[in-house]
Amino acid sequence: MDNEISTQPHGMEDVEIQEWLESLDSVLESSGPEVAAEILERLRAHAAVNGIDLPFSANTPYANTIPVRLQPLFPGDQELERRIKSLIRWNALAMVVRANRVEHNIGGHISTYASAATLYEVGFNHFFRARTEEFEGDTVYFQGHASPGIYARAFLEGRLSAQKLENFRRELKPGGGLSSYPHPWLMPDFWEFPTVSMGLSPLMAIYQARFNRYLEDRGMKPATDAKVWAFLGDGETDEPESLGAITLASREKLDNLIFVINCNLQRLDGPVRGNGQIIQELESAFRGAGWNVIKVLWGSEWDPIFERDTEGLLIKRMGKTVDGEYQKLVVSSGAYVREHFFGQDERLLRLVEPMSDESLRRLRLGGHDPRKVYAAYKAAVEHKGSPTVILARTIKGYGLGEAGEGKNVTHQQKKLNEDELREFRSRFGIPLSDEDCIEVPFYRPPEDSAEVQYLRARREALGGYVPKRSVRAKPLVADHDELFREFLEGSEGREVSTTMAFVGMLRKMLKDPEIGKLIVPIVPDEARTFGMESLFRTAGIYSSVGQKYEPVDVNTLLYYKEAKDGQILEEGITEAGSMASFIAAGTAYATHGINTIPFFIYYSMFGFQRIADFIWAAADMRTRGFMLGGTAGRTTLSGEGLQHQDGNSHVLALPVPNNKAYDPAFAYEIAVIIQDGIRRMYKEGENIFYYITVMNEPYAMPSMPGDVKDGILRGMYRFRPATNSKAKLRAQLFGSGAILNETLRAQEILETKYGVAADVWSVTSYKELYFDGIETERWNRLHPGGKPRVPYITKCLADAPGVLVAASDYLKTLPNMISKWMPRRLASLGTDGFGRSEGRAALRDFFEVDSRFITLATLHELFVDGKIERSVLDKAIKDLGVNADKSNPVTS
Ligand SMILES: Cc1ncc(C[n+]2csc(CCOP(=O)(O)OP(=O)(O)O)c2C)c(N)n1
Ligand SMILES: [Mg+2]
Repeated sequence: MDNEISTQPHGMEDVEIQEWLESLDSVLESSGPEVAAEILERLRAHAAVNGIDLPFSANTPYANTIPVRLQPLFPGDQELERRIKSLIRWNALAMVVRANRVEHNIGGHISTYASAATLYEVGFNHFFRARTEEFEGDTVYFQGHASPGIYARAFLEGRLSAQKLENFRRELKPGGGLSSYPHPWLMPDFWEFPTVSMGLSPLMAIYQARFNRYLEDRGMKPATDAKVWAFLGDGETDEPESLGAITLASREKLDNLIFVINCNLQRLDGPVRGNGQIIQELESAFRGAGWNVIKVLWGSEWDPIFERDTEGLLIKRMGKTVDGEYQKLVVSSGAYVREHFFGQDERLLRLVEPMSDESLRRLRLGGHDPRKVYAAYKAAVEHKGSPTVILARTIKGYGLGEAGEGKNVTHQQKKLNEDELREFRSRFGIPLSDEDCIEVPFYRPPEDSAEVQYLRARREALGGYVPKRSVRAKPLVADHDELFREFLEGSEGREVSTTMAFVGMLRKMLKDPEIGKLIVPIVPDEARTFGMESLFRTAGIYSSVGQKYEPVDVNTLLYYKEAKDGQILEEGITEAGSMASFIAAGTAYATHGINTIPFFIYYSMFGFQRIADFIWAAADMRTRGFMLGGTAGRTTLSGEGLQHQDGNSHVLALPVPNNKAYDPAFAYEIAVIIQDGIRRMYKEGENIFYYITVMNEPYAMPSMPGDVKDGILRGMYRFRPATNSKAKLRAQLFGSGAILNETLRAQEILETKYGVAADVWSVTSYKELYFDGIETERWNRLHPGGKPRVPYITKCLADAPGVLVAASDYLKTLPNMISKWMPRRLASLGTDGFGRSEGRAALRDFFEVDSRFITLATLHELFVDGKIERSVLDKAIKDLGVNADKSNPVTS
């Protein structure tokens, strides 16, 4: 029943319907679409008042959104563009096939670009404007798996050599190769945005478009009509991040944003929605969210058939066909299409009666027709008031024929046999002989050929080549000593948390003549938690529409002030979105030539743990800036329990090579780290970014004990030496973050009660110490004849006597990973296990990281070394009130 095509309910006369349709046509003709829309809207309201229950649908029919009569003329040389596209298709395929002939299973994708070639080529020839001195340029997020096509175009443009193409996916070859996917870390002059972890780029593109507006609204760049284009796969839209922020884009009226979703109806394993219609599903999601949706489903060959279909039968049939069936139809013969698609109804069959089977087979889909794609892009760039999504129907593996066109295995296709290669060559008219083409050579027509000339001229008209990455911001010049000086002084006994200390620095940085404007505070609905509400009024919360209401707390000093030139990005509860803003702000030095300095502060447990893949992408993109993990520490954040208490993030930060991770204890340490970070990133241009944990436990901040800046930055320094360095019993205690205070208390207990003289070290960064250690080891291994280098930590401890004990609010693995460069055995205390809702003292007892356990660990080490009697240890356990049979925090 479902597939049955009937155009009207029982009993309704054809003529009645016809009259209504004709009236609408005549209104359209005489008064235009707006009046027609108004009439329909009034009819709908009238129907509702009269009890007619019209089902809600955000869908339009399964047809092109732009009718033929509104289709603009195609401005280019269609034949020449087709030839250029064919050459790119060939070279993209050649890259993958050749790479896999040389190195079996090196991988690469043919069918994604094969389906998207027209979508990209119309963009390259007519829309994507390059970044120039005068114009900021459009921003394009390329679908990661389409990169062979983007490389192949750069080859035709003369930007990439055949040698480079030869080394696709062979980056370590002499002379370098091409990275599998877009990676700015690996190809910093070419790629701007890493997109291949699917779902990241749509979200990043939305926040990029919003950040562009933020810069304009704050007067940091001129307002332009530059666009952000994001090319996505239809399968990719199943990633929650893909659609997760689409309402932000419409709410912010981001008409500078265009999504192009390549709807080939397939993903890796098979159809995206075999039993449904992904295009209609996406249309309703985007329309429901307030986007301008343009469907490009059918090519020009279909236009006359639609014209003959005065009863709307064809559109109805199309609307009822599931994607699994469509997938079958596009790879079937004309006779099959006639029988199975049109054959369902005599009237449908009549529509295609004049057409041969061959011309039925050749009916193109919209995403392969440059005229339809051009019309959609033009409408998208001209559209005002909301973002646009283009849903373009294509065939996965288009042109691969038997080698994979539309087949479920096509995503993985990397090899073609000789017949398949010849067929592809012939289909796209590549000037290679039967013998030559089986070698799959790269082919570039001569410099003076019409193809190369045309392609170059088009890019010249659009300002230059895309993609291209360059760093355009000038380095900062000031040293900011004055700015940070007061924080080296300490709090004179006043109890403050490191979070409060950081917010104080932020407040001061915001007023600095050089960097004040450049600071971008980013917070996901947690500003009050961090005591940042005082910045609401002074810096303002960015809102593209200002503040249309009188805030309920307007009479208070710290009222919630939204402003068009507000500086704070208050993102709401989205760490992923906030991270996307961090990335946009932290890469503006390249994208816009503006040194914006993001400070993204969030609940530390919801950072590395929740959005690690965005952080990885930020690293790849050479993002600069500071991430601040607030309310950090498994035992320092009391009360909040298992899901909130973070003892993990410093371990999770380890894999990100260019991320500097610090767990500071005192305000002056934070000041030193931030000041040096600004110097390294924004003066020296280093491609690093920072992760700093800040806590909410208040205590007196000491002043900086002498010149320990170098030690703070390198990862450790001696904070408080033992008073009696002549004592017989000696120890070295290592503390970090808020646990440093526990270490200091242990130092006192050890000295006064047990006669142990301990030095206390502040370990600001286990990661820095670890990287220094492995780098030193590596150098020594590779230079056996050279003077062996000594790890920093080994140097620090060269003359440090006694047993070694480390304690932090993070996993024990952190100190353990550097223990091999210590002169003696290390005892590590840490917070492995699930957190608990409790107060700090109870938590530190539970996790065995308080001063008593540090004392006990030290005495135990001395006992193992034969320096004290067992009886001392037994008594200490009792005196310290340690329950030796308590539950194990790691497993309970
Ligand atoms: C987060 C993530 N998960 C899985 C993959 C592996 N993967 C690469 S391509 C692909 C299928 C892509 O389908 P679609 O988005 O429809 O793109 P198409 O190639 O069809 O244009 C998958 C699952 C990935 N790259 N990223
Ligand atoms: Mg797909």
